[in-house]
Parts: sequence; structure tokens; C-alpha cells
Amino acid sequence: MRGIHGHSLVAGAVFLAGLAGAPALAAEPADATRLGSPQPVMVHLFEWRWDDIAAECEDYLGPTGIDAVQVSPPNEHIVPGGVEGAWWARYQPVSYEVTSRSGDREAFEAMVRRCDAAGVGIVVDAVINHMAAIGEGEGIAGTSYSEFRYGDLYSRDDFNHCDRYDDDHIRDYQSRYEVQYCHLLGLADLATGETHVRARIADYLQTLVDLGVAGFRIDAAKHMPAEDVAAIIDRLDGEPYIFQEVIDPGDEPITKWEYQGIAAVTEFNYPHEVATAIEEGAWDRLKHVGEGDAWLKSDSALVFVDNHDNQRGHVGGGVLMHRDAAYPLALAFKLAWPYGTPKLMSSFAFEDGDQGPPSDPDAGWATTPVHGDDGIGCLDPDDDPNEGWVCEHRWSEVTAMVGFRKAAGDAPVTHWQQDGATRIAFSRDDAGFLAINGGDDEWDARLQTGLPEGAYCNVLAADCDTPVHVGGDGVAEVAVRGMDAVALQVNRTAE
Ligand code: AAO
Repeated sequence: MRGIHGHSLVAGAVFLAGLAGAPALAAEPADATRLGSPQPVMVHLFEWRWDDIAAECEDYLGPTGIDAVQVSPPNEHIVPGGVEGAWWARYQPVSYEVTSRSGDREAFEAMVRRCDAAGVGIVVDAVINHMAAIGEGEGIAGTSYSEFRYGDLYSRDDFNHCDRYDDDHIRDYQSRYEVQYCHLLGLADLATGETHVRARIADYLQTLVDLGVAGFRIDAAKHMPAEDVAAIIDRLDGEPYIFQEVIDPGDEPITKWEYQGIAAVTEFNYPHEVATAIEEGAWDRLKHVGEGDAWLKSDSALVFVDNHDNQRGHVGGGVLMHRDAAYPLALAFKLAWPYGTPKLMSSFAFEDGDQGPPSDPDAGWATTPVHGDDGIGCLDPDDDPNEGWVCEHRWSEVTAMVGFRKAAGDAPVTHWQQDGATRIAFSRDDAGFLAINGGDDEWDARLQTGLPEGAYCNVLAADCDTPVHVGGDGVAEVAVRGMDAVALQVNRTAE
């Protein structure tokens, strides 16, 4: 076995990454502590109803220590019936009225209040780059729209008309102009360079800030010039936590570095590197996650193992998701590794990528609740794997590792150890220790845990019947079953 000490992901380390190309914008710090705790964890309750999220905050998220929920877009969108209930109806805004498939404004406000009381912030998915697909129809709150006209909110001059191709759709991601001035997927592209358009968008966001939301995900940020995003955010009173969805595959002219001076940015290296390292049996590569100049600096990075797009292959795929055996281990790594602000995915099961959440087609595709008398709860292993709420955030491995992250605080990574490429272990200084065995056979080893002498519970085990004994030198005999992990944390000792 090789012992590697002095890992470079030391707390407070200054990364040089990203300085090149960073624009001179009014820098809003990407301060995740705005979510209310020093090492916040977020969960995306994808397509959940507001009443369910409120109950979830009280019953699970608050007690587990999850700080924030990313919610699906709360504003009026196209009627789901027009697209056979597809989830992506939510990404086609018709107005900024707070009425959506997840509930009305009253339910939204009640959710914000109840979650806040439970210590959980609401992070709104803000679809502000565009409105619904060019054409005509009706929104879920009854607002009519036609070509480049959305109620009395926007009309033709409020949109970009890029004058490319016959339909002005984006085709070439190598063209900055096209990506930012043509229509993403045929969705009417708002002219975010215009002052009055910025003002309308900012009014919508401000309404939500005033209702008490804790932050925003800026959808399709790459499709708006960074200065437009900055100008909109600059108009807001309050200090929401903001992260911008920018898919930067590394070979396009628009990069994540342009946006990191504004607020946090999605780090798409993360899901792809975690998946490829694990799938190639090169778990030892995880040691370098977040290191080097290809990665956003830690406090600018929003990290995830999968998101609602790439888990269904909409955006490239090539990630791990809830159906994969290695997924809980990938999540354990993510929550133990001190890089970025982690977001958990809480999915609904699906067979087809367009399929919407559990819902009733005969009732306007009304979403089936999780909680309450009509609630269907979360999927059991014996249930139909193609329909239902998966609730990854309730898995015992996940809740245990949220506790681990909190206990580890800002302790740096120390004592990286590995045996071959599939067996890895590291400490969070003297606060926590994680060993992952990505091989099939049991891994029995004497490992340096960094922890004070004592008998510790494996927080990933169902009980503490077989504690791990750490000697005065920090070393322990650790047995990790194949495709399993052992996690110890300083405040979880055996009685
Ligand atoms: C729906 C229909 C469409 C129809 C449209 C209008 O599906 O057929 O044309 O309505 O009627 C979601 C759904 C869409 C849906 C849309 C509106 O995903 O299917 O369209 O709602 O209902 C780009 C953007 C990125 C965006 C992503 C989907 O840059 O911002 O496309 N994500 C967000 C949301 C998403 C949502 C929208 C935006 C729209 O998260 O849920 O759409 O509000 C490359 C580029 C990326 C580009 C992808 C996909 O990515 O770099 O910028 O994302 O291509 O076009 C590897 C590479 C990766 C590459 C990827 C795919 O992974 O590493 O860079 O392969 O080639």
C-alpha cells in the first residue's frame, strides 16, 4: 500500500485556476454561507409540489441538516397537457406569475415560511434567458401567448432576433454570437442587453427575494452574456446565494471563467470525472477532483454527481445516477470531499427521458403528492422502477454523510491512502475518515485515520455493533466490504 501525505486540497489553498479570462465585473462573491451554514448542502427536489417540500423540510431536511432545496421553476409555464406531461414544460415560461405545476403562490409562500422555520432555504430555478417556445398557446395560470408576445409582459422588441438560418435556432456552439443571441432549442430568447428587459427579470427575482427565498439557480446562464447576468443580479436588494448553469465542455468559446466573478457556477467537470474515474476502476483519480487549472475554485463551484438533464442523457449523459450500483459511493465521496458546494439530486423514476413526474393525465397531469393521504411516498426497492419518487436524499448513506460533512467542517484532506486503483481512503484532518472499496473483495487494512484514540461507529453501517478501534497513533484495522465504504467521524464514538 502507498501512503500519500500532504494532499493539495488544503483548506484555504489559493487556486490560480480561473484567473485568466475572468471579466472585470462587479464581483458578487459566490458565498455559499449565505445559505445559512458554513458548509451548506443543497438538494434538488425535482418537480416536487410546494406542500410536499414544506413537509419534507420539517420531517427530513431540517432534522438531517440539509440547508437548502432547489425547487423547480415556480413561475407560470406552458400547460403540461400540451406536451404529454413532460417535465420540461417548466422550462418554458409564459409569465412571472407564481403559479406552476407545483402549486400556487399561496402554497409557495407557505413552503418558504415552513422551510425557513425548519432551517432550510429555498433556491429557485430561475428561467430568465427565454420564454416559451416560439408559437402560441396558454400558460398554466391562463395567460395566452403568441409569437414573441407573452401576455402584457413582453413583446417582439424584447427578444433577440439573431438572423441566422430560417428559424434563428442555435446550431453552432462554437459561435458565441449564436449561443447568446439565437434561440436555445427554439425558446424565445430575451434581449437581456436591454435595460427594461433586465428590469422585468429583476422585478421577478426581487418578488421572490421579498417572499423569503434564499437563492437562485440561473438557468441557461451561458446563453446570456456574463455582463447581462451581472447587471440583472446587481439590481437585486438582499443577498441571495446564486449559482449559474454554465455547461463548459472545455472546447467552446464561452467559458465558465467568464461567470465566476459574478456568482457560483456549475462545475460540469465534476459529474463527468467522478463517473469516468469510477467506471474505469480508477478510483484513485478522485484524489485530484477540484485540483488544477481546469477546475473552478472551490467556493465558486456548485458540484453534483448528476443533475436533472444529464441523468436522463439530455445533456450528454455519461454520469452516474440512482440506478447505478456505485452511486451511493459516489455520493459518499462527494459529501466527504471538501471541494465545491454539493447539490444532491432527488429524482423521480422514469422510463423515457421526457416523462414527467408521477401525475394524473386525466387531471391535467396534476402531480401526485409524496406526503399526505393521497401521497405515494418514496420508491421501495420492489416498486416499479420506472415511476415514483426516488428520494435519494433520504437514503441512509446520504443522511449519514451529510452529518459527516458538517462534522468535518473546514478540516483539510490529509492522509490520502490507496491500495491499487480501486481502494482509497483519506482523512479530514482529525475530524473524519472515509475508506472506499471500489473492488469486489473485502479490503482489510491498517489505515491512518487521523482521528484521536477511541472506538468509532461506522456511520454508514445500520448500527454500531462493530466499532472501529483507533489507536493512540491514529491507526485502525479497517475492514471494508467490496463496493462499500466505512466512514468515521470524530463526534460519533461507540458508547
Ligand atoms: C423542449 C424539447 C425540444 C424543443 C423545445 C422547444 O425537448 O425538443 O425544441 O422544448 O419546444 C429543458 C429540456 C429541453 C426542453 C426545454 C424546454 O432539457 O429538452 O426542450 O427544457 O422545455 C444546452 C444549454 C443548457 C440547457 C441544455 C438543455 O446550454 O443551458 O441545453 N440546460 C437548461 C436546463 C434544461 C432546460 C433548459 C436549459 C432550457 O437544465 O432542463 O431544457 O430552459 C452541449 C453544450 C451545452 C448544451 C448541450 C445540449 O453540451 O455545451 O451548452 O446545453 O450541448 O444542447 C457532452 C458535452 C456537453 C454537451 C453535451 C451534449 O456532455 O460535455 O458540453 O455532451 O452534446
